[in-house]
Amino acid sequence: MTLSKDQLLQRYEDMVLIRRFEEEVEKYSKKGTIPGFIHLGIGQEATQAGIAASLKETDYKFPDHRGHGIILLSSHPEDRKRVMAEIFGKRTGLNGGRGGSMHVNDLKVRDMGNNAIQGSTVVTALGTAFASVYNHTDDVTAISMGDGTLGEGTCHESMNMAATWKLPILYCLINNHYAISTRYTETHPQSQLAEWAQGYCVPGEVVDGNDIEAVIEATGRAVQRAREGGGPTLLEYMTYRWQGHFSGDPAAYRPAGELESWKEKDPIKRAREKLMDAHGVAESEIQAVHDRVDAEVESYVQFSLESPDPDPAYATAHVYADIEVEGR
Ligand SMILES: Cc1ncc(C[n+]2csc(CCOP(=O)(O)OP(=O)(O)O)c2C)c(N)n1
Ligand SMILES: [Mg+2]
Repeated sequence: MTLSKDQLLQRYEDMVLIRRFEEEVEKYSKKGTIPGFIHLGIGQEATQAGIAASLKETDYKFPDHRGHGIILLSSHPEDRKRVMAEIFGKRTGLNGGRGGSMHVNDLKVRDMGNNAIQGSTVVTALGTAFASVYNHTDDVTAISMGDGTLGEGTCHESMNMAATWKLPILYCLINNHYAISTRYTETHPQSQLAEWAQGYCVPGEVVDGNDIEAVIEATGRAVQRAREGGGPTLLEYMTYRWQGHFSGDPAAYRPAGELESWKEKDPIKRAREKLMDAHGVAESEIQAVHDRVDAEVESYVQFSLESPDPDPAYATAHVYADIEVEGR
């Protein structure tokens, strides 16, 4: 599949937005301004931008702990600064600063939230997917998950049920080669994890996760299949995280040269080359994208820095459903 020049330029901007967003998150995490653990998806932008671009607003999204990019692109443009503010733990954040990096949700766009418990959203997603069938809508449910997460028992049980009931689910398996410090080949007998799909009689596909066009093509096919009642698909996007598991992990477990070889396959660089070589996009047009994104992300950071901390008086809000709350 080949995207038009304008489509590819838009996806390019999405990927640059994710990267600049995460670079700022990393900066303020290292400064200590952002509290808690931060997991960055730098290097994996084509998977996140491609998945987000393949879904509509009423599709259910379950991003994972490395899923800032999907959360950001799924939110309404005017809410994007609030994604940043949430990560900063501020009162103006999408969830009033209660969630932080690992617990952001935005139910109005059916971003059901990421979660620190690996494999848990795979179970919850059965419910949203079943709701689509029950309510006769064509909304699909997309879960992003890692290569390590696939080994959770919940994945077996859930995929078995989803396949048997032909639920409209996309298992978006982002294979970045590592689960913390363990390479996926040390914990799985298959050389490609998409082979798991055979056990559940559903399609499984290996995708070049650093090629935005390949991601959109494969994900779009799986979305269409799910919308038409064809059931789940397991998509294995091959990619690599440039940072360690969390911001601050030196990632000493990686063999020498591995990171450098993946940087050669940088999804942003590849899209830029395609834009310039195949579509004749000028350097100045590319620069304009970067300038626009820089200004945008800077405005999110300023908003977050200037926002107030949560009010301790509201610490128990959301414990009971009938309490009037802020931050929604
Ligand atoms: C049930 C559970 N077990 C263990 C952990 C600790 N943990 C957090 S992330 C992670 C590795 C996840 O690896 P993968 O699924 O490949 O995702 P990636 O971090 O590479 O994006 C582990 C073991 C957890 N959060 N939840
Ligand atoms: Mg992984």
